[in-house]
Amino acid sequence: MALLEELREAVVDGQAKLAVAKMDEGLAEGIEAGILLNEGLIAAMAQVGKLYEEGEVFVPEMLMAARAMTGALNILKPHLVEQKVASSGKVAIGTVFGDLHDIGKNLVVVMLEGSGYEVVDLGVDVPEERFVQAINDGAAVIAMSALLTTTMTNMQVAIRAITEAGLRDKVQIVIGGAPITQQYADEIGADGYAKDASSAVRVVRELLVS
Ligand code: B1M
Repeated sequence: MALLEELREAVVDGQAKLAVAKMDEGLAEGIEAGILLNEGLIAAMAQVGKLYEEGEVFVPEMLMAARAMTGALNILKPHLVEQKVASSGKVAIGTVFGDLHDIGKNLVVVMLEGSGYEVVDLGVDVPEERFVQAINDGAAVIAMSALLTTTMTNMQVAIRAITEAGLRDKVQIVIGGAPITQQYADEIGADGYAKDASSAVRVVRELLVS
């Protein structure tokens, strides 16, 4: 579809205004939100990652692409909501210490809030003690995101800190992000793994009823 190609191109080229205009156009044409997200925005970021690996683009271009994606995502947000559920628990979410990637985490926030959960967004570069504090402040679920192989280990650091604070039994822990797998979640003793934002909602829902 030409419009999806144009949307991807606008994001890859870091043209925020054009990306927003293309997103508006896509919604006006009635293209499904999930298609605009997956085949437009997420596919564009995968392309940016590939170009970065190949040495075709550098960090400033990645940053501009991320800004363009965020602009277009803001327009898409209200269309992404799933069926609401009565909130049965507070979810605190953050990108782990040392990691500044927040687009995937923000998408998880949108989907959880859209599904009726109360979400406390701890932001990026979150040290383990802030996760501990969030549980003391009433979070029933801790959700952690990591995009770097060098920072994913900080998920384990956070789980250890939660255990040492005597809070492990009081909270469900779910993790996600590009380098994360179910195997890694099992290895570090997380309660759940979600491969994308929609499955994060399902996993949180399942953990809260279990
Ligand atoms: Co960075 N970066 N980056 N980057 N960046 C990656 C991750 C990389 C794979 C690029 C590459 O080499 N191909 C690579 C990591 C390599 C590795 O560790 N294996 C990389 C690198 C190396 C770096 C730097 C080290 C570069 C440098 O400085 N030399 C640096 C690190 C900075 C730091 O964090 N300390 C860096 C910086 C940046 C920018 C700041 C420029 C920018 C981020 C801007 C921002 O987030 N505001 C950036 C970007 C944009 C990327 C890529 C291109 C795109 C990431 C993204 O937003 N994807 C990325 C390449 C790629 O992913 N292919 C790359 C779209 C997003 C929707 O997907 O975040 O995977 P994702 O989220 C998914 C799922 O993973 C899941 O749901 C989402 C989909 O629905 N999910 C969760 C995510 N979090 C979850 C939490 C959950 C559940 C599911 O909780 C339960």
